[in-house]
Amino acid sequence: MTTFERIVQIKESKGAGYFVLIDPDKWQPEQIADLATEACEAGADGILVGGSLLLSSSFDELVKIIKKQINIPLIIFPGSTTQVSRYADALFFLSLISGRNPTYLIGEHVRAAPVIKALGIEPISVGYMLIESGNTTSAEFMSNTRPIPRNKPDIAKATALAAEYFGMQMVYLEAGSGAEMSVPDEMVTEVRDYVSLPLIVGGGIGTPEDAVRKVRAGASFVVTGNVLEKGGKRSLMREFAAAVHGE
Ligand code: 1GP
Repeated sequence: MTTFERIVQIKESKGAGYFVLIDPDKWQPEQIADLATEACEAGADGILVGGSLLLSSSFDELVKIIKKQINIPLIIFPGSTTQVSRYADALFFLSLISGRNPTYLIGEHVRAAPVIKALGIEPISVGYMLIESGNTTSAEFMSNTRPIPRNKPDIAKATALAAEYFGMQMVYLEAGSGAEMSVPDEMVTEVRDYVSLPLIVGGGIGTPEDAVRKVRAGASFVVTGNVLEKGGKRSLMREFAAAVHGE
């Protein structure tokens, strides 16, 4: 079974899945193994690893460490072509389809594709859409693109449909890490009703109640990263997992 099939099965059996994002720049290397173990024990359905900047120089080693700790899918969520590792189960092959910067639409992908093939990593094709969320986010700044205005669900719907017609496997509605405001629930619902791809929703989801709202709105997968950096992470991950799974 591919990792994509595994995560689709999680959505089908649990209603929705919960992913914990580990940004190697936000944690000390010695904390990362514990965090991955805790996420697994808390009921997370997958670990995403990656970040917009990646100042950490030992990405491959960190992915290897995380992989040893967990039995749930480990998926690279790359900010650039430097974030590739043979130890991951899969990699979100993200095209930043909300923007008009060719580097993040196709440029980085041409560089990365042969490396991904040579390392034997499973690519999961994802239409990545930045949604306006208050302040400028790292993803927006680093990609030099403008997000989709939060009051323009029609643009989000049309963009997600284009992803479906391109044959992409998933759509990621992204407010940006640490966003002031998460993706509007109404936008999630409108996109869910318009396309048939599984929807990942992340950025600025600060409480389990927020996560429940995203699932009710139509998210297939909810991602949290930033909120776990503020302490109490084990119990918080448990609450998020329970909330996403409708327990
Ligand atoms: C960012 O969607 C993820 O790429 C998670 O965002 O760090 O705000 O939870 P947060």
